[in-house]
Amino acid sequence: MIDNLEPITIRAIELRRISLPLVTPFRTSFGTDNSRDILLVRVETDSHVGWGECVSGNDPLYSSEYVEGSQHVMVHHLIPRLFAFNSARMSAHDVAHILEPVKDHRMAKAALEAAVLDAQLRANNVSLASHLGSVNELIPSGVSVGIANSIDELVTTVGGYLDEGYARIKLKIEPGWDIEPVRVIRQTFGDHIPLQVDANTAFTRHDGPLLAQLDPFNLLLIEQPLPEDDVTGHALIAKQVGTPICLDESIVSSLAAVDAIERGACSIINIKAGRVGGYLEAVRIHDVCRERGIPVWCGGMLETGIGRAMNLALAGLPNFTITGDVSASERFWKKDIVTDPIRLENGQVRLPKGSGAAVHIDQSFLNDVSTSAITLRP
Ligand code: OSB
Ligand code: MG
Repeated sequence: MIDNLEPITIRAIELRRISLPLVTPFRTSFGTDNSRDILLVRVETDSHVGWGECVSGNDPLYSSEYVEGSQHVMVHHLIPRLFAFNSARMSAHDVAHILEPVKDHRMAKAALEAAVLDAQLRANNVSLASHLGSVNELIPSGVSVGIANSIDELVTTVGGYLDEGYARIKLKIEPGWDIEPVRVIRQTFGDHIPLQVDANTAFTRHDGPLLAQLDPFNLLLIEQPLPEDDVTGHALIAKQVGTPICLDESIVSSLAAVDAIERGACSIINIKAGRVGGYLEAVRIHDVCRERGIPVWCGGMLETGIGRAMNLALAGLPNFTITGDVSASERFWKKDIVTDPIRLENGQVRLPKGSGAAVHIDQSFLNDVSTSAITLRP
């Protein structure tokens, strides 16, 4: 990936908040969401508009970031730095460097970079997918299934997704909702369905023997069993468990990816652009994993059509050999804010065609669901 794009000048950045109800509550080991409060970034140049979606949650439960905090750091720390640079023309490839003095806040940085990149790619008439190095337009689609109120309810939910054609099922687990749900899903739907679990940090270093009880069920992977800062703990667990260990929360950068791989903490990595500070860093993680023979897959963060389309551009890169959390818009939303929502076709989702992220905003629906909007200018 080289920066061969003509730079742009930012004229305005709009931060818009929307409130979207989820079709069903989404429960993980860290909490339950009934609806999402989403921060969108709209970058305006003289000629083009670009959009970015911030994936920080309503509350700081997946990571320390949360939507109010992301907006605050954008307004008071990140956007002023972008505007200070803006006397010169800017490339999206400069954004991470400009924002680097501000520690962390990767989801906020990622959303700004995404919006600049989308605007710049549209101005250059280049698609995000081709710029990132994507080689696939049809992407196998996996679905993430929340913790249910009962095993019966889980069976019904998973059966519904399998009927829709999803190519892979991921079950959220936590202590007490771990072996039994997996056993029942295998018993009900058979040994052939691609199945994996995600603990979102809910277990401890002492749970190796418990997690090894998942081995007979032939799972694709166990995602993030331990807290994000316990890389050595994951290496210990990886020795006690036959199922491959995959990291999500721990991998906040390409450096963290290399570190985790070299320490034997994981054999697979989930890549989320928001978690790592942007799509450009996400590609670097893809590359370091590819060089080391570590397959990757594309994670999701309950995105709208904007983030969903951008994730598909990333998921088309060659080392994304494991089915990702790239489900259809209707998995989470009754109505999406884009005019052409992502749809499931024979267990796959299709990358939108066009420059930038190639999505079009349904402006009247966007206005209906907006709760605030502010515009900042250099
Ligand atoms: O751990 O992958 C996760 C959603 C919010 C926060 C963390 C995670 C998730 C999911 C949903 O699993 C994936 C999706 O958007 O489809
Ligand atoms: Mg996860």
